[in-house]
Amino acid sequence: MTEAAPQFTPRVFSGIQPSGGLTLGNYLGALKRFADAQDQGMETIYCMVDMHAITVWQDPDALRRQTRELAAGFIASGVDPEKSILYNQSQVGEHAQLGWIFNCVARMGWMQRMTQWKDKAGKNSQNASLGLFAYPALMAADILLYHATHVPVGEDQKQHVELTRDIAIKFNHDYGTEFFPLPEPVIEGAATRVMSLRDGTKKMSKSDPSDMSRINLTDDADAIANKIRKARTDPEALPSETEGLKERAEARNLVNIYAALNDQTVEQVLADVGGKQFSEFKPMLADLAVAKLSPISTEMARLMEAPEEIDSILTRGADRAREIAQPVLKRTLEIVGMVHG
Ligand code: AQP
Repeated sequence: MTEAAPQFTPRVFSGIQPSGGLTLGNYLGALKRFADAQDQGMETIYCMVDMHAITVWQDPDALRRQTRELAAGFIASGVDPEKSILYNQSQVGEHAQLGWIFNCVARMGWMQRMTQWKDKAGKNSQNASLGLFAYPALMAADILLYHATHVPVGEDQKQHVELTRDIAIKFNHDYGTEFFPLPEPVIEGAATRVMSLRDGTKKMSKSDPSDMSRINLTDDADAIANKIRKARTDPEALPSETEGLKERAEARNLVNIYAALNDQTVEQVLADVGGKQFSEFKPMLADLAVAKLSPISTEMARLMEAPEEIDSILTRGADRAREIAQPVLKRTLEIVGMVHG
């Protein structure tokens, strides 16, 4: 018998791995939008997904530092721990429990098709961790544990949110229920896929071996200006219309970054800068990036001086998260047929 469709309260969930320093890609694709989502009348839950981070090797001391630094990055970017639930994943054991159930729902073939698995495991897949392969099932658990309906992510995570929907559909179908909602990826803004400053066809990533490929949220003004000055471009002037950026990945990337940092559309930016050479545009972009990012790095450094304050914010966030997660997990276990007191 099919359970009556529950009404799902709109709720936002998203996460970031503490697997290294934060980049401009994480800021524009995720953090900035997480902060904006707090004022849209929905409950917002943000998680530092440390259990995902260890799917590739993490030095324990580095993981601890990166988790606190990531928490500082969230707060410095405008995520308010009073308005949002902010915590690290491993403090809420329900993620792992629901993740196991979803390991038994997801199919091997689904996982094998994941672009991130293919990219990260590459030709060395026999040596990759089992966790890296199962990562999307745990991510589905992260989202569905809160019955989240909206998942703000960058373009690169779209496939994983779609897989979350597939897992919810299969679970609901297999158990004759409508217990889990089908969450929507929310991918919007001018910079949903910030590209490497050295190669406009590659995503800007915290694990890229070249530090010049990315802007880190901890970079100082000189480093930001230097990286933008050296960013790869082409010899043409900037166009006045978006059509003119079509075959120009590097130029498009820098214009997208400018637009996203300045809360403008690409059309608005091109209306102002069309016809300018990069020698003129790059210093404009560097000034804008420094103006927007310096207050964030200063605040992150200040917060990092009080790690115990960060830890207590995360513990409190985990307590609040558990209040939502526990009844969802309990009901899931009942649906699956597990005996519980
Ligand atoms: N270049 C990007 N442009 C837009 N959004 C991005 N995100 C990451 N890179 C970009 C978004 O940031 C959120 C958190 O990502 P993550 O750190 O958990 O994992 P990731 O996507 O694998 O990020 P990285 O920087 O590429 O990390 P590594 O190098 O460890 O794999 C997500 O919403 C993501 O879309």
